Order: sequence, then structure tokens, then C-alpha cells
Amino acid sequence: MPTETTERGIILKHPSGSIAEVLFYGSTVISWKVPNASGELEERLFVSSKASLDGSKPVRGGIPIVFPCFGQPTHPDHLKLAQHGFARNQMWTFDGAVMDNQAGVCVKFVLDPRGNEALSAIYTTPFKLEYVVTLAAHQLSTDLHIKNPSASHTLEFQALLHSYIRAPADEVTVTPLKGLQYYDKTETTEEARTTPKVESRAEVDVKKYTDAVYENAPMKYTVSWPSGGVDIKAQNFKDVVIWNPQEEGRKIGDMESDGWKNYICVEPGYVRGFERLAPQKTWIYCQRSISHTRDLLASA
Ligand code: TA6
Repeated sequence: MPTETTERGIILKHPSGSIAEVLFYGSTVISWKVPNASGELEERLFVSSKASLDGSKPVRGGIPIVFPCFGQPTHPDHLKLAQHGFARNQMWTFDGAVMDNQAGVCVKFVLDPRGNEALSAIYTTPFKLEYVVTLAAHQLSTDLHIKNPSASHTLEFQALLHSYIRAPADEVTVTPLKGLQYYDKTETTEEARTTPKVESRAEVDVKKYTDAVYENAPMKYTVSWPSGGVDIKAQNFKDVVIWNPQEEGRKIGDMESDGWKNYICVEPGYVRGFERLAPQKTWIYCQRSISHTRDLLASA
């Protein structure tokens, strides 16, 4: 069977050789390895060597799930929540393999607050999350299904996949973001942080401290560097965040030394404003990450 259950999560193995691992904690993808043209497995995600993988705190790396709020809570329903909400620090339930064949290996995880008193103490709005992870030869799909089980209450939320893509931070670029409105969270005053700018660069880099929230983005991004890249296709995630702390990373307790030199966060999300999900409805947010390496690109 191309899935293996371990104490901490599920390992997905594709016949092509690619491998992924998803923790039960936060339903956090912590590894996505793809064979390069030489057949060697290349890790496509970054996880800090100082990250906690034991459920004691959100993982510093991989693909943490952000829900129901992005950043510090501002919505009245979220005021008891930590930064980036609770989805990434709850134990999810493995709901089995959905598919496993040559096309891909697909597993589902569920976060249902019913019976979770600790969660209900900080968040009382009815919801249910399903997270479907599919591993193919060179593609990893991470689909977040947000359900509103209420008969009358509208669910208001933000959602984002906080993907840490392993890449040389001083060489990686993201396109196409030129012309988009964005908010620069590195600004030192609240007024400057809340004043929109317009991206003038054809290729956005993270050579300096970058924390940018792009609004109404194209939902298709090419993340590239001299030896490879990752294409990202999003669905319904209308915004995208680009983050790399550079030397500010020294202030992050679970960031390995110089870790910021080895990743770029490209985070499709719905983070400007709140999505409103009517009673009994479901929203599906998809992220398709397609891995490329130079030799693969060269042969393309
Ligand atoms: O997505 C970028 C960001 O909001 C940054 O501002 C930084 O706080 C980063 O997320 C990491 O947040 P965390 O709560 O995981 O330390």
C-alpha cells in the first residue's frame, strides 16, 4: 500500500518514487520529496531543524494550515485565538486513503470541533475542515474544504496555506506579481503597513526582509531559481503572501541558524477581508504545487 501510518502521521509513496509526509498535528505536510532526473530524491519543502514535530507548537516549516484568521486575530469571533488561528495546532483525524493508483496517492484528514472542549472554549462558531493531500509523480495537491454545518449562522473566516518552499533565498524569484496592489508588513509604522503599494517588479525576490500581502492575485505563480523551481496553481485563494525574514529570522526561536537562507514562503490564501460562507455550504480551496528541476526543465 502506498501509504504508511506512523505514530506521528501518514507517509505517502508514489510509484514514481516521490514521497510526502503529513503529521496528524495540524495536518501539516512536513516533507515532499521528488526524484530529479538522476533519480535522486530532492526535498521540495523547508522545515527548520529546530522545528517542534511533537505537537507542542506549530511546525516551523512545511505547509502549516492557517484558519480561521491570518496574522493576529481581528474578527470578534477570533479574539481568543493565537496568531494564524488554530488549524495548525490541533490534532486532526486521519480519514483514510481516498485514492491510490498510478495517477496519485490521496489521503484525507478531518478537523471537527465536536467533542473538542479545549477548542470549543476558544472558538464557538460551527465549522468542519477536511484536508485532502494528493501526491503524484511531480505534483503535490493540498485541498482545504471548509464546511459550514450551521443551519442559520454564516461562517466568517480567513484561510491560507503557509508553504515553506525550499529554495536559495538570495536567488529565488516569484512571478507574476507586477502591477498587483500589496501591503508591506515590514514597514515600521501602522499607517505605512496599511497603505497599499503597487508591485513594480516583474520578478519579486526576497533578498531583503520581505513580508508582502498581495491582493486579488493571479492564483498561478512560478517560483524559480537557477537549479529548479515550483509552479503553484491555486483555486479560490484570491490573495498571496510572500515572506522571508532574512536576518529578522534570528528573532524566531525555532528557526535554525541561517534557515532563512534556504526557503521562500509563497502562501496562497484568502486573507484580505473575511470570506462569508452561508449555512450548509462548503468552500474548497486548492493548491497544486508542481516541482521542476533544471535537468527536467532542460529536457522539457
Ligand atoms: O505569512 C507571513 C507571516 O504572517 C509573517 O508575518 C510571520 O509572522 C510568519 O507569518 C510566521 O508566523 P508564525 O506565527 O508561524 O511565526
